[in-house]
Amino acid sequence: MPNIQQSQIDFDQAKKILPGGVNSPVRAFKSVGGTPRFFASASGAYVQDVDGNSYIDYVGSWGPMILGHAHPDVVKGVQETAALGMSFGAPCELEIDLAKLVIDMVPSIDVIRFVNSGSEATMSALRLARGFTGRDKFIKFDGGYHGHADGFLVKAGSGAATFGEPDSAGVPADYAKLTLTAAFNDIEAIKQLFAENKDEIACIIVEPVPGNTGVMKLYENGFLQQLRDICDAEGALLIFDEVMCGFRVAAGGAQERFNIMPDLTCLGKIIGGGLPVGAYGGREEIMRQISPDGPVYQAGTLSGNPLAMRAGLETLTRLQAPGFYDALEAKTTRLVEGLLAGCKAAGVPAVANQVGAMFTIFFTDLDEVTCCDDVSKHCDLAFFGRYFNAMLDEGIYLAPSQYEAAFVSAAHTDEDIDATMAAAGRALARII
Ligand code: KE4
Repeated sequence: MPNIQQSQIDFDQAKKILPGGVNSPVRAFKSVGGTPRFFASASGAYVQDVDGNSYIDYVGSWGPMILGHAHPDVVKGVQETAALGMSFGAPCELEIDLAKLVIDMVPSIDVIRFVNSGSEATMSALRLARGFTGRDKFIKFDGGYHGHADGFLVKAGSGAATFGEPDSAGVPADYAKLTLTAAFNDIEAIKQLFAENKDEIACIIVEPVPGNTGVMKLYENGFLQQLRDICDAEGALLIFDEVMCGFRVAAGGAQERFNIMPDLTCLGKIIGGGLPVGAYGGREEIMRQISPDGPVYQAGTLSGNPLAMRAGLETLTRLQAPGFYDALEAKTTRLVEGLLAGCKAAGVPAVANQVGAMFTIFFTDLDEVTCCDDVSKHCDLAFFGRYFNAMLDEGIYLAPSQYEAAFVSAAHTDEDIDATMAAAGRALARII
């Protein structure tokens, strides 16, 4: 067992002054147990905790660190920019530069607005869809996570009720009723929702590659195209929440990979290269409804912050290198196949969902995992917790929840992948 004494001291101190000792709930390890590691530094594929332990990192700050941690060009760019002023609260040319690059990379975006998080991006896109269509209701999916704005913290209504119920204290029940929910891949349920709420649904918001129920593969049976078609037929907007899969599964995100164009796209994580950036964008006629061009208000003190813009520019520019995504996906595939082979050799039933350089391993007897219920009802979540902690003790940092994704970066070497597979073999041997 590695020494984690300082992390434990830090966690005890943090819990006194921060809710759960963290600034985002999943970091508290509640679903896997154990003590969260407090990190002191990171470089490339590795993170180091305050006790000096080093880990091969497959969280990558929940996706942003696709180049690896502390990439020298990104760090240099941020240092140079900081020396010229941390924030202006006024337009700067870096905003134009990053906007042009994102518009060039993401096929459906003509006009874009930068914000400071993925939650701000999705919250703003929802308000825009409502303003553009004049409709109040919208559809999301069970297990779809779009940040913490009230309308998204809603679960499926109980019984016959099709409207949503709050999934968090503090979300007004009357507001939650405007959120309609359905299961992934259930196009008949979507058709029924539109029939029951004729001309009242502003949009469907979906993660085209869900990563918050573990990774799911919606495109394989044409579900995303069905959503595109029904939105066109019903006069609703299709919003792709690409906060996680954007710039992750292809340079142009899921919409480029699957060639399905949404009306609005939400972005985050990688777009800021590790600094706080979110964005939403889409067709010009829709985006011109955003203040000060139009009547839909949205604002932010640090939106377009020069340091964040520079970090995003230095990151996204390097994603355009020839073969970048092919190499990243091949490395990820080798890892996933190796981890599954290790489970098979150990007699542990497991399957994996992988899209590009994001994946999730599920411990289950199912042949495949296709929806939230498959995870919550048919996966061994307790075993995942033991596997997570055994891998942590072997120096491998996975996401501390079965409902999350793992991410491979350009900095992970073949040796790192080999070391991870070997560590997984030792971890399984300890817990079966
Ligand atoms: P942020 O507000 O956390 O930047 O983005 C919210 C968000 C929106 N849409 C999708 C598809 C997302 O995955 C997220 C945030 N993802 C989580 C990980 N599941 C961030 C980690 C956390 O909450 O601490």
